[in-house]
Amino acid sequence: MTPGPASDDDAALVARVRAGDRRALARALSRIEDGEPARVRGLVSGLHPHSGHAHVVGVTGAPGVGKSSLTAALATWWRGEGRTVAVLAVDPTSPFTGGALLGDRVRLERHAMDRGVYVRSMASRGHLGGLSAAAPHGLVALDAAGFDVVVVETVGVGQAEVEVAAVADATVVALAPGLGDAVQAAKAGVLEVADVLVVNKADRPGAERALAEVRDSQELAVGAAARDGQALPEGVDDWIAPVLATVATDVGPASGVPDLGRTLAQHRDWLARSGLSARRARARAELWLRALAEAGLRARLDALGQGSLLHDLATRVADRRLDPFAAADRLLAALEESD
Ligand SMILES: Nc1nc2c(ncn2[C@@H]2O[C@H](COP(=O)(O)OP(=O)(O)OP(=O)(O)O)[C@@H](O)[C@H]2O)c(=O)[nH]1
Ligand SMILES: [Mg+2]
Repeated sequence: MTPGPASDDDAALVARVRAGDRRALARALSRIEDGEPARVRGLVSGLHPHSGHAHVVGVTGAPGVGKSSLTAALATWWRGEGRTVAVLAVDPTSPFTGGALLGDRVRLERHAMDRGVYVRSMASRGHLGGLSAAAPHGLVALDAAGFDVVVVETVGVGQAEVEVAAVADATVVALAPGLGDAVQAAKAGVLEVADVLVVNKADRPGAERALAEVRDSQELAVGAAARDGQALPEGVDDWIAPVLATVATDVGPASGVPDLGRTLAQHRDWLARSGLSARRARARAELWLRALAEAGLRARLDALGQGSLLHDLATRVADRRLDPFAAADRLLAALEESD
């Protein structure tokens, strides 16, 4: 019942993805999004050894705060630094066209002609485990395709931020001026996962106040090393998430976007110096393995079906002939034996 190694078809697709074939990449991502376990497995196993080079940046925040605009502006900045960029937008709230992502026409045209920028949206709702199921596999594909930076954009307040923080090297939490936005974010535990906090739409009324609110909440926040539960080497200071103001729809140096780009580069250097980079990679792999193992277990339980041991045990629990804990133990033991 365990699927075998990658098929020839998978191997060919992997080779084409690695060679920079955009149509192959699109096919690979569609296959990952479809989520058919054996096909995902063959493909992702083939891609995995070739991944691990991209700088993965999560951009998250409430609907409409300007995540896509910020991502597009950052993409322009990274291109200026000679880096290639892929964007994976998970469950975008607004229809995800190149136009929606890239904001203004100038940026759209510039990136549309640029093979160094790749944009893809992906639905993860309906997959067991939400973001944690499809996005890490999509990241593997984009990483193996050789992009220097991979941005994962997720919308939401709360769970989505925590999940994106679990797959990214750096998490940018974007907020926009609006009553209580920062307070909301603080309540939802969002500030804790931020490596960089951005108050976007700094050109709009209330921006100063929002910045002040976020900076106030930030005083309560702990540093990255404390979050990761690790002492830092001598001479390495902890990373306290900087709070930046941006105007994502502006292209100039006053937009705050170059600052954000530089801050992300500093964060990456800091991760490497502090030793947290490797530690986080391991923690990420652990989450990933747990999600896969849990999905595998669920699939095997689902496969038991009617007239099965599950059905039989359930009848006995319902009739009070067996206690539910003992029944669950038997079920797990039976799954183990069927290996
Ligand atoms: N004034 C102003 N408008 C902005 C700024 N950034 C984005 N916008 C506008 O805000 C709207 C939403 O921007 P998006 O980039 O689509 O926001 P988003 O967070 O990606 O939205 P969803 O993906 O739908 O959650 C668009 O009309 C943008 O043009 C900014 O810095 N200033
Ligand atoms: Mg968006």
